[in-house]
Amino acid sequence: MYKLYNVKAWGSMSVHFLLEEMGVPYTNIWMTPEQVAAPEYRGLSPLGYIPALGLDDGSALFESAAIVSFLAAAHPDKGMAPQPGSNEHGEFLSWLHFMSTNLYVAINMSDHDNFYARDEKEAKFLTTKSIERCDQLWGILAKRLEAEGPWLMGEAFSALDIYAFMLCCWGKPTESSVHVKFPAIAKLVEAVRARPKLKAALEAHGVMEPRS
Ligand SMILES: N[C@@H](CCC(=O)N[C@@H](CS)C(=O)NCC(=O)O)C(=O)O
Repeated sequence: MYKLYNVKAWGSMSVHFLLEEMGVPYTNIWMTPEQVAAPEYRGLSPLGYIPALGLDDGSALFESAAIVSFLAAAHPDKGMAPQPGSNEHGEFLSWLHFMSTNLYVAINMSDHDNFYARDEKEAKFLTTKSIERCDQLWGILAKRLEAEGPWLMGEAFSALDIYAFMLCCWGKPTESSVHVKFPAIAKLVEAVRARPKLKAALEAHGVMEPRS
């Protein structure tokens, strides 16, 4: 059975919600930030990042986008991604990586304990740049939704929508501000929040309502 290394409202939300949506059995391991920072956890996730997904053979996967692609491909009957090898799957991967390598990074840039800022002044500058960059990226996603929606893969709900939802929960400066600027994103996020299979997991992470 999969083992999900999970922290409330952290990057494991994408994997947690995906597992719940698919109805695949897994063991949920709630971690404290101290456990995440401990050297033992680096044996599972080299940078000590959440999420990690333990597999039956004792190995572990890391990087949220890789775990999401893996799970969607490992359970094709759940329909959370197009068929691997198809052009649509290529499109799915492009958008998943667009979010994980750009939007996730831009959001992390303004974390309060920012790795790149040496003092308050630099942290403030990075926060401004982070919001600017996030707005640009949300704008691109919103445009796609307006043209191809209701979901990021068109008519089919997929793991992309769950991933975008997770990122929007961390919206800069708040989730609600992203909704106001990008109504197409607000609509997507509202539809993900309304999915019955996600109710318990949304409550567990405390993200039932947008943060304002
Ligand atoms: N590229 C990684 C980023 C993961 C990440 O930034 N995780 C944060 C929580 S949202 C984390 O574990 N932070 C702990 C730390 O920075 O030490 C992924 O997509 O999985």
